[in-house]
Amino acid sequence: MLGTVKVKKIAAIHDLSGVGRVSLMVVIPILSTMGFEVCPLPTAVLSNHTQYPTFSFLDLTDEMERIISAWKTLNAQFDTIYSGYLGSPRQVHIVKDFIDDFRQKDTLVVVDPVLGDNGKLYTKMDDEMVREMRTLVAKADVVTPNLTELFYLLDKPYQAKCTDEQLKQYLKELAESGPEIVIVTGVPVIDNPKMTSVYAYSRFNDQYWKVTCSYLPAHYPGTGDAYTSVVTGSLMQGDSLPIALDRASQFILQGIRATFGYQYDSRDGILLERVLPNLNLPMQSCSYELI
Ligand code: PXL
Repeated sequence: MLGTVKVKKIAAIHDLSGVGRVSLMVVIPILSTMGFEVCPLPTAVLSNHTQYPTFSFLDLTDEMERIISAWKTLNAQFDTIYSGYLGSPRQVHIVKDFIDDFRQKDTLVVVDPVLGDNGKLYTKMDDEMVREMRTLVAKADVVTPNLTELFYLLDKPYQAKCTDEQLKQYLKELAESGPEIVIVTGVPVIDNPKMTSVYAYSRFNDQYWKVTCSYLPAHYPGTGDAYTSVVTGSLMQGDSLPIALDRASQFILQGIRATFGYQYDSRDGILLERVLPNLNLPMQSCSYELI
């Protein structure tokens, strides 16, 4: 109606790490640039992310309960609920209750099951967190594990080299635990170290997608957070799943390319500030495949 305004709102349940461009410091700028109101429900405040050798960590579990109860009093409503790094099993329970209490008919629930990378769990993550994360994944519409997290969630040994057929089976297996869409990032391309792929499965129409793009040999923390944020924003803008996958892959590659040529501490993450404006440019080409 004329004179009314609707900016879609996202409840973003992630930590705030001061240094290192991960979690809320990636989620907020990306989704704000894409035109959404981001409402942070912070899980913890850290001096920096946990891939640096030391960090301070203020757990906000009790405060999360107070924030949620204040939001209930306000009758706050969200178009999307998006969770990422969680600091403890109790926080997983809080997020599950939050989903139960705030989900409406059209709410999009995105869970990025942040647990580990390169075949290993992050510092502070353990088997109990993996077990709890499985129960949160079951409640989501969209989940975005990397390859390491996929294997932890499925309770299978990590396998860096997978065929398309194996991956399709693993994606379906995770989707059968609850989520409508499973997206697995950071899958190496067999016999081509210069490429990396993202695979996705949509249970709704039983379709599998693959997007392959260049891989540069560097590891930047926070790229998983950036990937899921772009996918979330793209789906909220009304894009199809393969377009959302493609936009996110291209954005991450642009970020890595903007960073890679410098002498630079890769733990500081990609130079996000340089590429944020690209999020509002039209897509020039796509590379997704139906597999
Ligand atoms: O990007 C994932 C992430 C988020 N939050 C914290 C982390 C990490 C990865 O290391 O340490 C605190």
